[in-house]
Amino acid sequence: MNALIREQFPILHQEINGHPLVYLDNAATSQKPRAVIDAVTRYYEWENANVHRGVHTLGSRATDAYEGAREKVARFLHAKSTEEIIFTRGTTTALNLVASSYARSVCGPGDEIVLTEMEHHSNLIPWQQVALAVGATLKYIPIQPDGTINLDDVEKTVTSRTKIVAIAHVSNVMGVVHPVKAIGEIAHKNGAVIVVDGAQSTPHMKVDVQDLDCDFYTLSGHKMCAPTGIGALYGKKALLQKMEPIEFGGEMINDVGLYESTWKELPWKFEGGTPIIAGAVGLGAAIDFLEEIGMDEIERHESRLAAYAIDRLDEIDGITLYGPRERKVGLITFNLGDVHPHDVATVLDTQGIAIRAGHHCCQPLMRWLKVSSTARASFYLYNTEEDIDRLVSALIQTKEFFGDAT
Ligand code: 7TS
Repeated sequence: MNALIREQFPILHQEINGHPLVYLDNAATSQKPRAVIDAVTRYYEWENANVHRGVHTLGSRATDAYEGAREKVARFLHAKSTEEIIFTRGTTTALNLVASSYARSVCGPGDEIVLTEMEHHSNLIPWQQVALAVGATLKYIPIQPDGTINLDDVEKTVTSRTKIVAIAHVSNVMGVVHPVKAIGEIAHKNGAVIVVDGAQSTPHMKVDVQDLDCDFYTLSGHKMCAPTGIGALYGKKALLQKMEPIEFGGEMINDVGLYESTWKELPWKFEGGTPIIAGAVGLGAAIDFLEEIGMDEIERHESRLAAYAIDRLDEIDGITLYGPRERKVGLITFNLGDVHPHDVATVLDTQGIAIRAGHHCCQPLMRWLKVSSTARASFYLYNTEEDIDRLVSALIQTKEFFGDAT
């Protein structure tokens, strides 16, 4: 599928430092296809106006484009209705909305919020802030050496005091796909809700929020071919209805008095201020693009690439790979002997290869892995086996360059 797909990403066809670009930092952000770039341009050239207010033609076009994008997100996640889709800036904002609104209203002293130590900071700090504010307790499901978690451990960690279980569907470091449906069943049995961080799952696999029976689910558009600055929160209608907005102002009100006001119905009560209209249009176009290729096909492509990459990386002496051997998502975190990951990434960049190095916004996980940082190569639908071959030979050269350090 690749040559045709790669054609559609203008940014991939350039040289970086004298070499054809190999972009392997997709877990940080994905590149954008022509269809998305054109949709945003067309929106600004033909439809731009503020939404939900203008009686003029451009106002209706912009509103239709924005609300049309919401329908696409609802369909993409298989939500029951568009009322369950709140546009946000991304996963971070979506999780903060659930923490600040839902969690603060249901958690009191002694109540529990259950997480894992491998959460991205955006699925950790908001819950810490709630726990500190209301006197709730944070508990962590133990992690197995390969980054998976056991359902038995989930059973032991979640209790009748647990109000929220918050977990990433796919870890941005270990590449593990967690069994969120089964974890949700355990949460529900104990009267808790499950909040799923979908930042690393939605770009790479089919997600069905009704089948998963999750209470909240998030996505970040920029990781799935859409522009930066747009994402979404899915929430079950009954929960969202009970929640209070956390941002107040224009757009989200029904009636405003001098001393009190009332809110619009779902989903708009959570979207105070002029929304991210062009971003939503771009997200809608990205969803069309991904669905045309097929999420199952994308997942198959990436799991093939991941298997190939693990086999090839294994050839390198002294490399440590983190996470399970078998994986569905093309995301591989590693260390090259004692060479600092930043040095690895810097040398690779001189050869036109973009990977990420650092703590990946997972400092507790780095401590658990007993490393200060790691390197990470993450793939997407436009990556090829040749990209992985380039990565492997550059890593071998890096190792030779640093000699004794490995
Ligand atoms: N959750 C996970 C699992 C993530 O990987 C990220 C971003 C976020 C939440 C936050 O998403 P945002 O769109 O709101 O920023 N992860 C990464 C990464 O791994 N490298 O750069 C960003």
